Amino acid sequence: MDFAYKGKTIRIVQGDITKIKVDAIVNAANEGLRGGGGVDGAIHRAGGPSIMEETRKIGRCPTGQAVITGAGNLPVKYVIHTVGPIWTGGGRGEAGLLKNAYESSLRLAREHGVATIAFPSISTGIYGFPIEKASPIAVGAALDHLDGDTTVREIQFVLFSRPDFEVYQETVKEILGTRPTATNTPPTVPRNT
Ligand code: AR6
Repeated sequence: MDFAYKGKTIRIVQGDITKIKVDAIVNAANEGLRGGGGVDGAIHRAGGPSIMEETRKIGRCPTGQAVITGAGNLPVKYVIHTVGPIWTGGGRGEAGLLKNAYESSLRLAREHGVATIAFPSISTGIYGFPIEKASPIAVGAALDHLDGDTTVREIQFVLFSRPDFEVYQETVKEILGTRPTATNTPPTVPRNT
């Protein structure tokens, strides 16, 4: 489902991110950039060994930050690897770290002239971040990025499961309802002077 925002697009998709044709996909990695299960495993399997060769050279990526590599056999130019926080109840800055992960990924995308980018739901699998708390952070960071000066024209969220897809769809509807956009900017109220 597509949502227009300031002449740009937020797209919510149910599917496998390794099949999505965009300029860059984002990987939910770990700090050691060693590969793993979940979407990380799927990206390395589909992309082939060149991605791991590059991440090995990079070394590590602290939680909340992001690094970029080529994409091997994937139908995209770049893989942006970001590390979301491990959920431990919410009292250890998890929300801020998750926001940082989205922001760092989008900054890297802009630095590489990326126009279309697809995210999985960072941290909400093996890392246990509740999706109802994570999705407003993800969508909020995406809209904030599109508010600024950026090369990015389209941000996709690719959700593996139907329930996750529905959560994101509802989140986008709710958040867009609270934000003025280029097409529905509230009229300026003339002041009585
Ligand atoms: N396409 C889109 N989404 C997917 C795919 C896919 N092919 N496969 C899984 N998901 P997770 P995390 C969804 O666990 O919580 C790894 O071992 C999945 O259903 O991949 O950030 C890393 O190396 C879930 O909604 O990432 C780290 O150690 C979402 O992707 C750790 O897991 C994220 O789940 C990171 O955990």
